[in-house]
Parts: sequence; structure tokens; C-alpha cells
Amino acid sequence: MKRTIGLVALFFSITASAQERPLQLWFDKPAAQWEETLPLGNGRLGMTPDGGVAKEKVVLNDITMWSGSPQDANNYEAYKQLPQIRSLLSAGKNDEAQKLIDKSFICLGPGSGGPQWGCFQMLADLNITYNYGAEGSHSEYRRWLSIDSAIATTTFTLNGVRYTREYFTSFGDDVDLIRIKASKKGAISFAVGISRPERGESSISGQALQLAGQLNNGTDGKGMQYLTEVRVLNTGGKQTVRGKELVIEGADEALILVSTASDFRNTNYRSLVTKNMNAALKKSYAMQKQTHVTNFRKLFGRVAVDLGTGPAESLTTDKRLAAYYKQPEEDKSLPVLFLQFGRYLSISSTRVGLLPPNLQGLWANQVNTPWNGDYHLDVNVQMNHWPVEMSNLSELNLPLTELVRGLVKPGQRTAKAYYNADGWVAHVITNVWGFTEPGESASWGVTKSGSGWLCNNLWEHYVYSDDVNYLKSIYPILKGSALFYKSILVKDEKTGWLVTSPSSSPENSFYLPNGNHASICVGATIDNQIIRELFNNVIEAAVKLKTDKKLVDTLRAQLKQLPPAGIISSSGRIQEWLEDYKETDPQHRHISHLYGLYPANLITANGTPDLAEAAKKTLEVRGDDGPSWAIAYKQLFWARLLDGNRAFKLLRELLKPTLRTDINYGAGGGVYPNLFSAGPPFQIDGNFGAAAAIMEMVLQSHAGHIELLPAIPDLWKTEGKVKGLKARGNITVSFEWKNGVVTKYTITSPVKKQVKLKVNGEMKTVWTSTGK
Ligand code: FUC
Repeated sequence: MKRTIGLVALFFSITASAQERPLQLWFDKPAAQWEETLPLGNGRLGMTPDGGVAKEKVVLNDITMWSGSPQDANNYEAYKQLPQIRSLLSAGKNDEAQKLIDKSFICLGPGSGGPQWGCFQMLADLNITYNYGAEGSHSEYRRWLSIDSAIATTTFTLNGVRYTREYFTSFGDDVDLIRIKASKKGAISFAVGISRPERGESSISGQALQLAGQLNNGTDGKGMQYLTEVRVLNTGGKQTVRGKELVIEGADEALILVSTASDFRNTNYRSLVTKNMNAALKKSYAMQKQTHVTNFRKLFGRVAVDLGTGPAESLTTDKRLAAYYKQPEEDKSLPVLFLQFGRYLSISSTRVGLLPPNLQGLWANQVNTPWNGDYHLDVNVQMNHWPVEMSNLSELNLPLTELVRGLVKPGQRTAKAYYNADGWVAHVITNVWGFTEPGESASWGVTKSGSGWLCNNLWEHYVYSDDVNYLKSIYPILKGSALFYKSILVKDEKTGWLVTSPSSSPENSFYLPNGNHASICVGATIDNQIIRELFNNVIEAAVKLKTDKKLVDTLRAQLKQLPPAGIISSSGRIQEWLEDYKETDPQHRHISHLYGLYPANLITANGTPDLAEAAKKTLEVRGDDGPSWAIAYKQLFWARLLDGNRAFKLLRELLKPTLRTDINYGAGGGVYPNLFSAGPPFQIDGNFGAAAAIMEMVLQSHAGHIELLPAIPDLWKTEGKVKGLKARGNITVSFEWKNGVVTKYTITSPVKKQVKLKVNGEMKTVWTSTGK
């Protein structure tokens, strides 16, 4: 394999003139492992081609590919144990309370460890075997993903012929497309097959290759059904069938089309497969591509960011990552690429009317996806949505709203079963089947801030969009969540505060005076913060919607009795628990007790300086490492603490290259060559968390005013431009700066309004323009 420098230069001069900075991931060789492949997605379908020369594997995804089924795992006797659990906790016997919870206060059955829970799975592998006639080695290899057009390309020369493949998951006809071209007529020959490690039968039906199957529902084995159809259109040459493969010989050009659907909320899925395929077959490739790019850009094109350039930006993406930690000044556009890649992943992994991005967005290359590829409610799914509002992709929050709406009914049953309480609750994990019960172990499973935390995401969509109709539609959800917490709060004997009991601080544990470990406690700080925030939001909503006067009074009264937003410990940190326990793992990945700092605004740098100082100490002790999502969260915290250089340090930590895929709970996060964030394994929350954090470094609006460049690192000061970011209140913000000084800004909103704006250290009151 050889590399042609001339071609590299040509490639970059073309792309650089087409857009200010090349928004591309690129490589000079095929992917050797899945985490090097280029992810494509249209919110329902996903595709990750490896760009192999002789053999190519393209992993296919469909966001609805879920095994499992709805279940009722509530222990309806559990609430009877509450008095006992609570009195053990009051007596300081947390370890005994935890044992009792394990016995009678968790879900029935195996929970997330059982087949009924289900798993988000890969759809299939598309296996393409190319035939070049004669043996030969390829040269001038290149593959790239243009994230501003959502198209991947592989190109190389072999036996004097230039081959070019283009791939996209169409935002037009909702099919996957791979177009293969060659510089010489008749040079394209290949065979394409489709397979799945289990539960997938391939067959030939007329000119189509099909894969069909049924996933395990965990009861009678008859779960979700799906159908995938592959067709090839060839220009020139001939097409035949060999076994269960479509074979193309001597074509000038070929187009592979994949149409797929499952019966998830759609009994007519087979006709959807045919409908999408037929629509795509009728359109020219050029037309399909144009519709795809136009539709994609309607979302992607809303934001542009420029932080400058640097010589390392011409390196392949893996080499850029390798160079970045040591010399970030050589590659000022990498953070912009990472931010825009985060936006690209949002657009690619969810769509209005379908599912929110799961732990891996919608990409999985196995049947047994780590952690079932489900939804974790103690930071992960929430983080997946943190960038969408600011990055002007507000509608991509709606699939989460619908998932949460679906949790209300089952959550009411769970609230009754475990707490004999009003309202609804979801604990720490859920799936597409509406699971709300505690998880299967007391050590992490009874965290009950999941539902309250989800309400923060819903609330933020309202605050950013200013959409009162949306507020009306979510009010019953927020109210139901508040009713739950309102009815379970109990008075802590020592402090007199109203607290949750039992409780836990997500996945963390502490030492008891007797030396034992426990996770179960009374009034974990995150619960106190979430309840405080939720009650405030419900009050604000009820007042706005002129409803529930009595509830407002009750919540106001309870608010006065909640613990404060943060308690400062003897070591000067924010206390994670109501008691100043010593944590078993001081560098634990979860930093739940800083929830009040982000995503909430209970702790702010200028509004609550003492708590902000304590938050800094908390972060110092937690350290800067962890799985990627934890690093991204710390980057966000430091941005909110207005320390741009420290936030930037975290970004550098996050952008450290890795190829590790083993499950990690401690230090060792980073990113893969394809910029997917690594727990490890691949977990998309780090991508989204860091995208949100990069934006929080240049713009904030949580503290009652809009602030430009609140936490900008020295390296980004030279000059920069931001266009189209969103601030709370449906406000669009664009600005430019030089040497850390804002030189130009525009603030627009659909309706003219007055806002407080902090720019270049000065607080002003300004009118927005309507941007017409
Ligand atoms: C939470 C985290 C883990 C991992 C998992 C998917 O439980 O504590 O680190 O991210 O979700």
C-alpha cells in the first residue's frame, strides 16, 4: 500500500474551499476494528462500513432492534418493608437496611440481567466480497466521513482503476445506500450477502436478498420481528444469484440499497420495507443524494463554530488524536470537529416520533450490546440530550419526552408497590418496554432520582424553546414526579429536614462507623437537589398555567424544609450524603452530588460562591480521569465554575486515543479513532457530554443572564466565531472575538424581548432583534 502526498493535498484543497474548515473524519486505511469504522445514521437506520478493499463488512443498525418485552417486576409487598428499612436507617444500621432491601425491596426476577429485559442489538452484517479480476495491491487509499453532508466515501486505486464507494443512510427515502463507481467501464464485480449471528434467516426472493427473523421476548421466544431487504441496481454487466448472494459481474456502476423495518409499534412493517425500497428504486442516485443532504443540512446547518486552524488538522483522524494531547495548539479545529461530530451524532441517532439515543446511540455491532444498550437514568441518557438545546437541535429532545411519558403509567404502579405513594417513579435503569422498578441489586438499584432527573431534561426543552404548549403537555409528567417525591419525604430525626429514605447516591458507597460498606442511606445529596429543582419547576409551571394552587402551596411549604442545595463537609467539599461519610472510592466516576451545578443551576459560580468553592474541592479529589462520560461531566462542571483552562484540560483528557473495548469503571476513558467516546467500551454519552461542555465554555445562560465567553481557555482566545447557538428563552446567539474580547454579537428571538447579557465583563440589558 502506498500513500500519495499529491492526492492528500488535492483532497484538502477541494474540501477546504468548500467549507471553512474540513468537517471530516478521514483515514488512509480500512478499519481494523469496529471502533475505526465511520458511523452513518438517519435517526432510525445506522450503518458502519469498514472500507475493506477485497472484503467489506458493513454493520447495519435499526434503533428499534430490541429483544425483551414489557413485564411487571414490581414486588407489590415491598412497601410493607418501608417502616423497617427506615427504622434501621434511623438507627445507623445502613448495612442491615441494605440486606433487607436486597431481600424484599428490589425488582422481582433478574431485572436487567434477564432475557425479558431485552437488549438493543445489531441488525445484521452486510458482507461484500469484491472481485478485481487479477491479484493486485491497492494504493492511494482514503476513506472519510463528511459530517456536514452525512456521507462516507472509500476510494483507492487497484490495477490502474480508481474505485469509489459512497455510503449514506438516507434522510430521503429512509434506506441505506452504497454506490460503487470505477474509473473504467466494466470493472465492478462483487457478491453481496447478509447475515446475523442469531435469529436471522437469509433468502432470495426474486431479485431481492432478504433477512428475516424474530428476537427473543424472554417469555415464549416470540419477540420483535423484522425484515431486511437488499437490492442491487447495476449499470452494465450482469446480475445473478449464487446461493444466498447477489452477484454482480462487469458492471460500470452499482447501487446497493437496504430497506429494513421491525414490528416495533408497527404491525405493517413488511409493507414499510417494500414502500421505502420502491420509492428509492424509482429515484436517481443523484436525486436521492440531494434530498438526503438537503434534509440533513436543515438541522446540521444551523450552527457554525470556528476556533482557528493548525497544521495538524491535515493528519488522518487517528494521528490527529495521537498528536492532540501533546500539542493542542497545532490543531485548533479538533474541538470544533468534536462538537460538530456530537451534533452529527444527535441528528443521526434519533428522530422525532421514534426512540431517543441509547447507550450507543443507534450503533451496535453485536447481539449482546454492553449494558444491553439500554437507558441508564443516573446520568447517561440525560447526558445524551445535554447538547441538543444549545446546539440548535431542540426537536431532538422530543423522543426522550415520549419515552418518559411512557414511563408514567408503569411508574405509578411502581410508586404504589414500593412506597404506597402518589405519582410515578422510575429508578435507575429503563428499556424500550417501560421498566420503572428498582434494579436487581440494592447497591445501585434503588436510586430513585431517575424520574426526577428526566424531568430536568423535559424542563430544559421548555426553557429553551419557550413553548407553552409543550409545557402544558409535560406538566402532568412533572407534576406526577413531584407528587411522588412529595409523598415519600420523611423527616430526618437529626436535622429535621425532609428527606428520601431509603436512598442512594448513584452507584457509590461509603464506610459505616463499624467498618462495613453501604450504599443505602437517607437523603443523598442528589435527591435533595433534584427534588428542590423539580418542586421549583412545578411551582413555576403551575403558576404559568394558572393551575394547582393548593399543590403549589404544599410544595412551597415542603421546599422550606428540604436540606440546602449543598452541605459543605468537614473537608470543604460538597457532601455526597446527608452524613459526612467517608467514601469507599474517593475517585468514583459518578459525581452526582454536583447535580446542582450541572445540569441544574442551584450552585453557580457567582450566585453561591461558597458552594462553588466546595464544588471545586470536590472535583479536585475526584480527579480528572474516569470513563469518558465522567470526564465530559467534569469538563461541564469546570465550565460552569468559569475555569476555561481546567475545562479544556478535561477535553484533552477525553480526546486521548484508545482502542480498548473491555468494560471499565475506573480511569481510562478516551476516544476511538472514529471519535466515538470510550467508557470503554463505546458509549455515546461522552460524545454528547463533551459537545455540551464545549458550548458551555463559549456561552452560558443558566444564571439569569446570557454570558459570552464565560469559560474560554487561553488557547481559544486568539480569535473565534460562533453562529447559531441557543440560549434559554428561544434566543439565538452569534458572536465573534479577538484576543478574548468579543468584537461583534447578534442576539435574536422570534419575539423581541429584553435580556441581561454579560459581555467582556460588563452586564447589560439589551433588546433582542427578531432576526428578520
Ligand atoms: C452507569 C455508569 C457506568 C456505565 C453504565 C452504562 O451505570 O456507572 O460507568 O456508564 O452506566
